[in-house]
Amino acid sequence: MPQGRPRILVPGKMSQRVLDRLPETFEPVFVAAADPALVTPDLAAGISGIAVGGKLPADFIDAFPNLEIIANFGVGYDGVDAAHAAKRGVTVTNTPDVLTEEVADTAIGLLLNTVRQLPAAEQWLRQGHWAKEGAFALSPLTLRGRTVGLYGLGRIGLAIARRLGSFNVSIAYHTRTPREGLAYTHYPTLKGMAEAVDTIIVIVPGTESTRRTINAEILQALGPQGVLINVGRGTTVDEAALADALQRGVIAAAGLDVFENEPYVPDALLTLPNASLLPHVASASQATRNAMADLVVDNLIAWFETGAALTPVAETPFKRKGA
Ligand code: NAP
Ligand code: 8YV
Repeated sequence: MPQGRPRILVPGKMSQRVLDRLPETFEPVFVAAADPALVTPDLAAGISGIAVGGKLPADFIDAFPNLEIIANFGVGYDGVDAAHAAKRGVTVTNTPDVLTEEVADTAIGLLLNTVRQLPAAEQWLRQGHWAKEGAFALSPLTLRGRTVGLYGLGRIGLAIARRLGSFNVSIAYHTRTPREGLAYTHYPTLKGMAEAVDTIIVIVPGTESTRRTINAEILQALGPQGVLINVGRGTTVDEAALADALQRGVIAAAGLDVFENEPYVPDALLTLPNASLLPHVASASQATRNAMADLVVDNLIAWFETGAALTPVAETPFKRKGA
């Protein structure tokens, strides 16, 4: 550890566990948001690290001349301009692996909720309809006989596929590069996969290459029995096209944990009975969020103590100067 405690800036909201742990090793500094207008030159010069849970644009990164590392709370780091950080020689870290199994569990739960309408069935019971009016309506859809296509087969996609293996469904996937040694059918195009399956689970990062790739054409290819599940990022789905497809029966149902403009969800989706909606909770158990928080802080400690972060993102494979 260098002389003096490194000053770590926390812009906006952050996990309480990160806030509790930071002062054990660092001098935390807070600003209300990642807005360069809130940063005085004095404050800027002293900051060597940032711990962030929301957006971190290029102009905010540029406000800190001595910045070395940005520790992102989350495996998805679409909120951080990592390409710009790389140009500046600033390391970016994320929180892979520690949330993989939790997110895969949630994806399966959301799939079952969507296909079998379990949240609506629970409301039927709680609102007294079961006792007064009788059984909840039979679900028009079933998981039986389905072919599930994973859009993304990385850490989380593979954990979802492994769970699906015990559900007796057929499994396919679309990624840019096929994975070696797996029995699942690989489709080199998203359209090709959408034509071949009746269920798509989205678990790709929110990047320019995935932006609004689930569009009207893909939903049409998925077809009238089609089910779309999104546990990746909201930006991957054209939400207007999805709402239209759900309204007109172009596909049968959708389950969404993520949205383009969180926490705001378009009315067109909110009012649809064939959409099962969650408020971005796929990793949101106390245990998993604690593990993510620990990895945020441990990345900062490793950087300043050893000169190498634990989980740097691919764009920034840097070592600390002098390490
Ligand atoms: P990962 O291990 O990096 O896997 C990403 C997968 O997406 C890879 O299979 C990759 O394959 C594929 N991919 C990337 N760009 C693609 C493209 N343009 N076309 C087709 N496939 C593409 O990441 P992970 O740990 O599984 O996490 C995935 C994402 O899930 C995160 O980035 C995050 O956005 C999201 N997530 C959401 C929640 C939540 O709370 N809902 C929680 C955790 C994660 P190729 O590179 O071969 O294409
Ligand atoms: C978190 C996530 O909900 O890790 C991710 O990419 O989307 C989730 O685990 C989010 O990062 C917390 O803000």
